[in-house]
Amino acid sequence: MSAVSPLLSQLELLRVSVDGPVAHLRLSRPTKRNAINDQLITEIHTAILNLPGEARAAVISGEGEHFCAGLDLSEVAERNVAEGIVHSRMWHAAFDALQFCRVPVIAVLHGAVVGGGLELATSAHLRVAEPSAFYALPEGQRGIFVGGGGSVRVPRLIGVARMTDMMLTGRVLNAEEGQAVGLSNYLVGEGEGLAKAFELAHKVASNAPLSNFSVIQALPRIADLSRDDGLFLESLMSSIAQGDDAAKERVRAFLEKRAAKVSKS
Ligand code: 1HE
Repeated sequence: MSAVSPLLSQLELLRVSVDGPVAHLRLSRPTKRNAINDQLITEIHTAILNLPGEARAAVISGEGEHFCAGLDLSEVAERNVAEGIVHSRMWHAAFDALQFCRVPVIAVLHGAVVGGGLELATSAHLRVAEPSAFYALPEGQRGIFVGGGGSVRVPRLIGVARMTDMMLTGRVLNAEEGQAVGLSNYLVGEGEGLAKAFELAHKVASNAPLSNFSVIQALPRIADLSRDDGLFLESLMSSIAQGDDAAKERVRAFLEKRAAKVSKS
């Protein structure tokens, strides 16, 4: 475990550490179930923009019994319409920074993954869930609407119809249901989420940086383009990645039988 910069170590609601190539961000407001107030969203944004230079992947998790209870509702009543828009845009900026981060981010989900907590989770690139995880969008019941990018990111994972059901009826998905519909990529045993996320993070960190860059920067953008524009951008991205020294060395290593084959386990 190495020391992080003074900027990161002074954050109060987000604990940041780095172990080799993997940074670890921990939502650290367990008495409020890691509900995200203005301070916490700002700290998430700051940490993402200032990840330790050696980080090649990041893990985000929540302290206590829940990943994240979403928006801190105690702040909602204070805001008028104009302030609400600015607030939502602040979340968008933080979660866009996370989605289009320099490195892939893996979220570890347990307990409540609700409202803004689900918006945070769906901004990450991979999600590892424990059996205690449950997913909900209680905005419908609270008289509000998603404001942290949920209407853009959640339907891309589970479809508009499922999100409509969750918001209109308050439907709660359990961990198995979340895995079945694609909210999580991996479902592991209770208490095993962090270890799995770190195992995955180390694998991800060993990829060529430009490959990871193209996956997290180009893939979601291509999905938003027309077929023709997507194919054109793909051709550019693939030739840029292929032209990189790391790609040439990895392909040579395979041809010279120095690299692992693809295998089932
Ligand atoms: C909170 C929040 C919060 C807990 N804002 N204070 N999110 C929600 O509608 C979810 C609301 N929370 C819950 O349903 C439950 O708290 C949980 C299922 C997450 C956890 O239950 P539990 O029994 O473990 O904890 P608790 O006793 O309900 O909460 C412990 C404390 O955290 C308590 O405060 P205390 O001072 O009485 O100890 C709660 O008030 C507090 N707490 N969740 C504020 N969310 C950008 S738009 C996004 C829009 C949304 O995210 S809307 C969904 C908001």
